[in-house]
Amino acid sequence: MEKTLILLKPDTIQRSLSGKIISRFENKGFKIIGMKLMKVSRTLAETHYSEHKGKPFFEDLVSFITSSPIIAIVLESENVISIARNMMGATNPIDALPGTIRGDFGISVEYNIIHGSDSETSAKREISLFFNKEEIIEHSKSIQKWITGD
Ligand code: IDP
Ligand code: MG
Repeated sequence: MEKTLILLKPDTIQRSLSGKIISRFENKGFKIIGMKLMKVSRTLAETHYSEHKGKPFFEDLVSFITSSPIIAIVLESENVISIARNMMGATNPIDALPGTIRGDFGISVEYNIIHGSDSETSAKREISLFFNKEEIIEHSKSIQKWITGD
């Protein structure tokens, strides 16, 4: 089953919006199979965001994500990567539609609330950066058949 890494960024925790955002994913029917509050180290931040190394916003991005705790979550569902990205909305809240997470809660591209993996390759890489195998807890839910027929 497809998995994705979601990070509730420091602004979300500081603004006490975590519950609202986690609720959206639960209401959608995604299964949470990993979740923890953590402080991101500089090394982890630089590795996670390595595709952006050299861009003008890289240093600010690393400083921001390490500035205060985040909540890291692994969601599981068929098509969870694309569906979660659609729920997040565009990277810049200027372009994010109302009804999306960034559209409803964000104003600044730097303080844009949430991270979500953008492909299966990224998801595998990012989940293994943030979680040990023992922290991923696969489980079944009887309601699943009423969400996806599985
Ligand atoms: P994504 O988070 O929607 O996948 P990416 O392009 O992967 O967007 O960028 C990673 C993060 O870097 C964004 O979520 C945003 O916080 C930050 N970022 C992206 N572009 C800019 C920019 O032009 N200025 C400042 N920060 C940016
Ligand atoms: Mg990205």
